Amino acid sequence: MAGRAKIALIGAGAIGSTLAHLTGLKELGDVVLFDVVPDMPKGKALDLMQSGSVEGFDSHMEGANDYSQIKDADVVIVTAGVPRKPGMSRDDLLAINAKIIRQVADGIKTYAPNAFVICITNPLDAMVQLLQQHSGLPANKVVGMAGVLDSARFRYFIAEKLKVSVEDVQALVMGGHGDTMVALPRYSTVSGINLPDMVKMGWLTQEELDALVKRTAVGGGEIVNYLKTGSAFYAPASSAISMAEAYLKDKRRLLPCAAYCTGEYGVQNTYVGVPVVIGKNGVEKIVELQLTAEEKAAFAKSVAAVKELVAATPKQANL
Ligand code: A3D
Repeated sequence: MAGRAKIALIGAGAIGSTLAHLTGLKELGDVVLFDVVPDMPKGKALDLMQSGSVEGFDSHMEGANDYSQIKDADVVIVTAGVPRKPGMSRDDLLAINAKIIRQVADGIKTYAPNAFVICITNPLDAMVQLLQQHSGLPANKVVGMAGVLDSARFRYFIAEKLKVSVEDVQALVMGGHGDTMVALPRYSTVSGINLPDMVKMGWLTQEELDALVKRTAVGGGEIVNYLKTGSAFYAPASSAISMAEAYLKDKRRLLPCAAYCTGEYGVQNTYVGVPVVIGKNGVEKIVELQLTAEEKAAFAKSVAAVKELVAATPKQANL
């Protein structure tokens, strides 16, 4: 990549605009904000650039309604889609967002085939799989954002419960981005002390720890219930930006992401949340943990839920 990085954001809604703002604040590169709504991304891009006058960043922000404007993007982050509305089934949402993701995949394939692509659109595990397959981009360059967010939620709940800084809390959540996600207390620590040890030390009870794990699995729903319309956007945007930054700066960060497994954890040819190393080649390694029998069973249940979603994704002929 010569000069500034070009970051294309497909979908200029709540998460898309927050991604653009964070990209400017962190000076990660120039932004193309794409949406199907006419002119709206242009208005957001102008507003964002004017915030740069105050914040002191000079990222160029451009609104787009034409895919040609994402040409040669280094990173593409996809939030295009519609949220579930009352009366709409999960299958209805799958059908609508699958159609959108196919259009997005065509746009990326045509104009930014060398990009590192991060999918956020729900249902996440099925949409990232479709995005990779339909675009034909290499699987190491297409990932789903969910694990960083789910782990961030778990980290926050742990910090709040133990009354310690979230800065010292690490946590790991694997599996699909749904109720079956697997939060792993054995791999979650406060400055190196794992949560089972914190229980032994009397900082919290096993029941309290179990409650934090459960709250994490429904963490998105808790926010939706308060917001009434729309879903979380600040933490999802921060999470995706950490993945984009790991790629652009070749940081080799170890982050949980929806990655394409080809035998790891016994999962064949399916995207699911696993710890990965992200560097200049995208997903450089899938990290295989030594899970206990109980953790393996929970992960297998989550993988089964993901496979069900993938199977329910309408094939092109049905659209
Ligand atoms: P929202 O504010 O509705 O923005 C979505 C944008 O997509 C809107 O501006 C639409 O106009 C645009 N759009 C619709 N169709 C197309 C298309 N064909 N091409 C380009 N743009 C299009 O939603 P949001 O930003 O709050 O959320 C975006 C997605 O992220 C949704 O699917 C959410 O469910 C999902 N989400 C995922 C997570 C994860 O952790 C995986 C967390 C939060 C939200």
